[in-house]
Amino acid sequence: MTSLFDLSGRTALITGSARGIGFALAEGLALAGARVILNGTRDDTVAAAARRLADQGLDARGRAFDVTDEQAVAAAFAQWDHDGVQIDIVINNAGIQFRKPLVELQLSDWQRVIDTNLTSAFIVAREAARRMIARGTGGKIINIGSLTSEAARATVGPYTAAKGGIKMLTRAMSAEWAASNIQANAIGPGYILTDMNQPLVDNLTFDAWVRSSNPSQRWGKPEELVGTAVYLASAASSYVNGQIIYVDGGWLAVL
Ligand code: GCO
Repeated sequence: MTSLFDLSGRTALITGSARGIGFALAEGLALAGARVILNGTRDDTVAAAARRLADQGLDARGRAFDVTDEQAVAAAFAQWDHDGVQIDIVINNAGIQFRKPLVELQLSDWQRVIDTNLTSAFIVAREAARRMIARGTGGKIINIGSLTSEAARATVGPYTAAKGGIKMLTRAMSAEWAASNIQANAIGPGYILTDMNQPLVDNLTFDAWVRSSNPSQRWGKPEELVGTAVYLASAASSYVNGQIIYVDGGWLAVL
């Protein structure tokens, strides 16, 4: 049974994994046997995160690049080609939040959030899928959505639009890549305790709302996303495609 979820011999790229959900997923996939490549925009933080995993005896390395920069992403994949590194699993996790009412929002801020949270998933997955298709090996694409893939909340308009886009981009990937044995799925995390959400945790009203609106009555922890990620990265999900699995403590169930 465990072999269904075994990731030995597989290489996974996890974007935005110097901390938060991305780091937890990188650690989880590495514990399931994968070689993991961590990513973020800064060399020092990515290297430090990779070292934290390597110090646990896990197979981890880092590579910093900006996932919104088409050239930088292509260069990273070209380097892996050159080094004989094949990416079997991609987790498109990199993301940012920017809170402002739509009527006050500048176009440049809208664009930055859409680029980082949605367009990056296209750019990175495109490079990976081109190679998976050419190799004929298949592969796994896991896009990180959000509760806002499903439900809107005031002041996070561009994030909501991007995460809604992630749900449909995941289906578009399935439509085109399933025949090449690529499974593209998404995870929709609920309210998770991360640095990105710290302002919400510190806001007593918001914190109380998260607890009272969720049947689990608590925030989630990044590690609680690992099981779903390992499942979607493994042979256990070989006929699962185009889905978004919400890991939200039941929040959407009672919406
Ligand atoms: C917000 C948060 C979001 C959510 C998350 C829910 O402002 O609503 O910043 O990031 O925590 O995406 O799935």
